[in-house]
Amino acid sequence: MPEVVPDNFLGLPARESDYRTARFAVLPIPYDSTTSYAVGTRDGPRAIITASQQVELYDEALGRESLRAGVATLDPVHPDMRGPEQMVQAVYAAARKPVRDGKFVIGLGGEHSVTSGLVRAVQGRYRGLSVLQVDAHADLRDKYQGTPWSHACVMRRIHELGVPAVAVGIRNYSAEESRFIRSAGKQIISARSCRQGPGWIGDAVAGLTDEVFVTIDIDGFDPAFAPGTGTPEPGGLDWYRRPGGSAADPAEQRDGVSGGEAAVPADRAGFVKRAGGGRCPG
Ligand SMILES: [Mn+2]
Repeated sequence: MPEVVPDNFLGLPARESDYRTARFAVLPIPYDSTTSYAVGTRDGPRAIITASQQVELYDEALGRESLRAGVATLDPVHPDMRGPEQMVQAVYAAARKPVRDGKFVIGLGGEHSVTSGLVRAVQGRYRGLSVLQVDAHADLRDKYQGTPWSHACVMRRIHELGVPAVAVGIRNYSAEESRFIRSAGKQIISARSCRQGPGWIGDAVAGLTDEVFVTIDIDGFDPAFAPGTGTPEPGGLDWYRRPGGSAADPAEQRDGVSGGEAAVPADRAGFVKRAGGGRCPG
């Protein structure tokens, strides 16, 4: 009989995926509503979970199997089709319990708009929370395509929660966002400065608190590394230039909480052909 891999994040057996004893809780959020260029984020969590079942469980950088701490996969948050505001609320409601239970919650998106619900839930337990955002876009618009709950506005909503943020890998934003960045003193570390040497790491750490929520928009990476993203922007981070990619890294120095989301390709081939700077925020 071939071995059947359990259908959860990392394909873990019951002993290591039991919610009661797990340190980590993975929350799938298959949602795709306000994406403004190519769609497909709703397929992200499923694709990540399937791919995670293929990886080796030993971490060569840490020298151990972190899964021994337990990784539970939660039920997905069902899309609330009344609109993105209701969906953000549903994400908040779903994340509150594992956060209260002391779990390290890892959100798998799903479009970026859902992140403000996750941050609000985590802020309920960690008052001094800050956010490290890896992204090609600032996502600081007040409103986009008629809604303040668009993915293009998510960091503005997080700003309104009173949570400081450092954004890394940024390379495409609007004049309105540029004015807001200056007037609100937002810390933006461009993809260009990440490529000029490791100095940005100290700047990022200086802007963060002891407890850090990490949000990763896959378009923060160069499209050469993640060609399936819905909003490809040339000139992004690579694997070793991402937070976590070097020993002197903020995410490793902090004992923090984390979430993240990634859009996974609906159409890998198509996106490569269409790669190019645009005004479409992702
Ligand atoms: Mn983006």
